[in-house]
Amino acid sequence: MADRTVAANEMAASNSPDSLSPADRQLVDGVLAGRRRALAKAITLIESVRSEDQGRAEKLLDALLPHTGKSFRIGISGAPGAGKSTFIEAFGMHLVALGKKVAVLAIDPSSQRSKGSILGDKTRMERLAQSESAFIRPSPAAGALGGVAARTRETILLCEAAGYDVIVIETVGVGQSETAAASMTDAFVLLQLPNAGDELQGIKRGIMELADLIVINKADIDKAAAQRAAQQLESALHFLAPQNPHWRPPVLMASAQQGEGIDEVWRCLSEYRRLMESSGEWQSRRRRQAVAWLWQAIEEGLMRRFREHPAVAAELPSALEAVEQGVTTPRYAARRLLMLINRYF
Ligand SMILES: Nc1nc2c(ncn2[C@@H]2O[C@H](COP(=O)(O)OP(=O)(O)OP(=O)(O)O)[C@@H](O)[C@H]2O)c(=O)[nH]1
Ligand SMILES: [Mg+2]
Repeated sequence: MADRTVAANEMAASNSPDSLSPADRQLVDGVLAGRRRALAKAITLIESVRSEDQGRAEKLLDALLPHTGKSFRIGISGAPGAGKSTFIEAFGMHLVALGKKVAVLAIDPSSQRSKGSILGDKTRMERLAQSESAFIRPSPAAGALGGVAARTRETILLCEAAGYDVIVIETVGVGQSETAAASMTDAFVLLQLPNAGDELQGIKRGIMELADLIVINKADIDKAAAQRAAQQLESALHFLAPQNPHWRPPVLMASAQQGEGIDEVWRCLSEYRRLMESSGEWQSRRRRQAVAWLWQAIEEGLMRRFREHPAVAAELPSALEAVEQGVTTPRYAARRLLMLINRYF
């Protein structure tokens, strides 16, 4: 155990903030002072794909690391049009009124969503965008989910260092981006519509299992339908294996547009946090997330090195061809390709 601590400290020291350039030192100070321009600049640096920026980004994050971890990280997901942005605007304004600083980030790896729709989001969160206590950052440029998720995780850390108390991650409820959002947040909130219908709006079981709270939004349209949907979801949740021994995900109703039910959502999430912290589950979820993040970063690094390896690049096309034609097995082709990197790694 002692050896492990020594090794961990050595690893920490090898990325000492002492080696920051004066300009980056200033950037660190700006972030710590909560200056939004400095925060935006720091995020741009960690999002950079230029190889010369990687070392700078790592040092910056390392210098800020002791100042991270204190926020409440909340994921908000739901089908397109469920009202996520409208909800986040109302929720965010509620928190600002309580004296909190709120950051809003997005995970959206789809290339369809251009800069235009991100601007659209900002206008949907118009009041929040203008608030001194809020910071809204659009999703990093479209790319592989893994890369986008990694940048979002790091952006969470930067926002925490800048003093944001609540960090909201918006993600569109299609595909794997929800799993990514849940893997970096303390609470995962699923927004649903009142017209749940019999098939529960096709919510996949896996997504339901991620939810720590379900909110039926747009309850103003049809209150009775919203109540029916809430009951249906509650009984559906009942049949799921409990994911958390300390918490049963509740179903609440709200109208983001009318600002109704928003305070209940916050009260519920605050109670959730209290229970998670006192049971130790809060800390252990974060530890599990950090370890999973490490493995993901290793896998991505290995894949990149594999693909970029000259010997692999030379052999890959013929290996793919052979596998496609069925003249060799994937297992054999994979072993041969992996042998190439063993030799030259
Ligand atoms: N009646 C009613 N309309 C709402 C409510 N919340 C959102 N809307 C409307 O629903 C539409 C979609 O809302 P958004 O907030 O953009 O939904 P979103 O989930 O962020 O959508 P995407 O980002 O495109 O996935 C807008 O026209 C909103 O005005 C609500 O509580 N009640
Ligand atoms: Mg939106």
